[in-house]
Amino acid sequence: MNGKDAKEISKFLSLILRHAPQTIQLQLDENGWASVNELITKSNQFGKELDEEILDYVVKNNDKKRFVFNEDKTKIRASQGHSIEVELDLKEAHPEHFLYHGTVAKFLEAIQKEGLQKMSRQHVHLSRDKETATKVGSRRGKPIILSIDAPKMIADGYSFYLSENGVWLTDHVPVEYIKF
Ligand code: HQG
Repeated sequence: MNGKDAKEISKFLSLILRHAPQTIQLQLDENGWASVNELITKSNQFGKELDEEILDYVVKNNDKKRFVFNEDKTKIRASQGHSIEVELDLKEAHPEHFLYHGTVAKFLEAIQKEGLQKMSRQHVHLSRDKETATKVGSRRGKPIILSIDAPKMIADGYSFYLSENGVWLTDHVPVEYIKF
């Protein structure tokens, strides 16, 4: 499998496991897990070529480790990024340094008014370093990096979660914690 095919499968899996499992009539459980067999069968019926080997490859080699298997590899889910409601049992964690958020100029005015909102996802996504935030922002155009005073937020009682693949998540970042 080449990188281009793996990326295409990763995009398809993001759609199915984070946003719209109904596209292939798949049901996720309340924790976001899909049965591997069912995912394969229904993807193939939908016209998307998928088998265990391909899934294995994508789970192992995905640049951001977006997907994980359960222990006996009968189930698979996305580690973060959902728009549908799922209970991920995220671990609460305390960032000890600033976190970063990559965005673009057209959102700045709204962010200056209301802080960072989750928009269509379940959480606001924050990056541990500026390089990662730059990549996130670049998806939408010329990136602008906001610095988030996470230690101050912790001191003020806000909660943070660290997803299995190392993305920092929180519910809302009020504007007073953002350095523009
Ligand atoms: C912006 C990708 C107006 C926010 C990435 C962002 C990440 C506001 C957009 C992950 C706003 C939401 C998440 C406000 C925030 N008013 N705009 N108050 N607050 N925004 O895609 O952080 O490849 O939901 O700046 O790499 O861009 O999918 O969030 O531009 O890790 O695994 O609203 O998705 O990962 O966009 O990206 P998103 P995001 P994957």
